[in-house]
Amino acid sequence: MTTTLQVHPAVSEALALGAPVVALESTIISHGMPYPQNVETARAVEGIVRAHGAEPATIAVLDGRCAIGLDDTQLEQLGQRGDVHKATTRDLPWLAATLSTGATTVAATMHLAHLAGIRVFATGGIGGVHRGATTSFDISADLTELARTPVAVVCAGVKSILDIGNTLEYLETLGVAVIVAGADEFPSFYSRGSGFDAPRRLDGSSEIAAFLDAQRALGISGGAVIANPIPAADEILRAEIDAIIDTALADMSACGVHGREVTPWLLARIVEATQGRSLIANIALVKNNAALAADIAVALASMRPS
Ligand code: PSU
Ligand code: MN
Repeated sequence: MTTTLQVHPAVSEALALGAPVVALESTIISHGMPYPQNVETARAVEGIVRAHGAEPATIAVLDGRCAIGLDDTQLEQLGQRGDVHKATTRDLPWLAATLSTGATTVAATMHLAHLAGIRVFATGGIGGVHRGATTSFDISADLTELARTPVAVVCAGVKSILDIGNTLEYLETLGVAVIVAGADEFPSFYSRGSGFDAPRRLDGSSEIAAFLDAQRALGISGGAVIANPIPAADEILRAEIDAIIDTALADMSACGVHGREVTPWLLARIVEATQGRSLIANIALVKNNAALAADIAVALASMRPS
């Protein structure tokens, strides 16, 4: 094999011991937030995972090598360089073959996390079914990966730049478990609610770990969405953010943005339109997700192997 995983020593030691590890994605660093907040957040998130007793493994492809766990210089470069490719699972072999550098989306991060033996992953938001998907066919490959790869993705739900109802329907069709942590309503990233009921609710990391253990014991092959509502103090209310998102979506169609550019373009536009408030909320929810993911990884590691 020409491409092997390059596992950071601290991560490989934790994995060998069966100690808790949490995967973190890198598209959120390179394409999801501006510099320098992206790198600051990535470092802070790694610190939170450690403070909760797990080893962080930020995943990216560096000069064609799939890195599981980055050092500080690598993190900085990923955040600063303008030439980093946004990579979903299908792009991984292309990056490897061309010795290119890519930041991994939720899908690609799940794939590499699973290859490395990591079961829990924290991020901000997952991709989903875009509004207008009936004509654009724009459905994130994150959902396809969730259907086939047994990694639990802790996120703050689905942003209303997407069609939340159809994303939930599609996840049901694919057989992907959707759990809301500690609430009865599915969250919509910047806001605690979305108007959609939680498909299932679980309270606390032990219950969630028990669920993941049962999922594995029952031979269910896909992943799970663990939706963790943004803390109340950091939320932007739906009425406010939805109006901003509607304007951003209208601007986007006027600009002819499509394909992999859509999500980063909308995120940047929303940061602009909220004068940075959406970025503050985004950072807060990522940190909140990192803490829950670490707690789940710790709880899973303490259970006997099924
Ligand atoms: N949502 C965010 N921030 C992000 C992304 C989504 O709030 O950075 C990124 C994630 O990496 C996700 C990807 O996997 O966008 C989805 O892109 P697409 O819709 O092109 O599949
Ligand atoms: Mn898309």
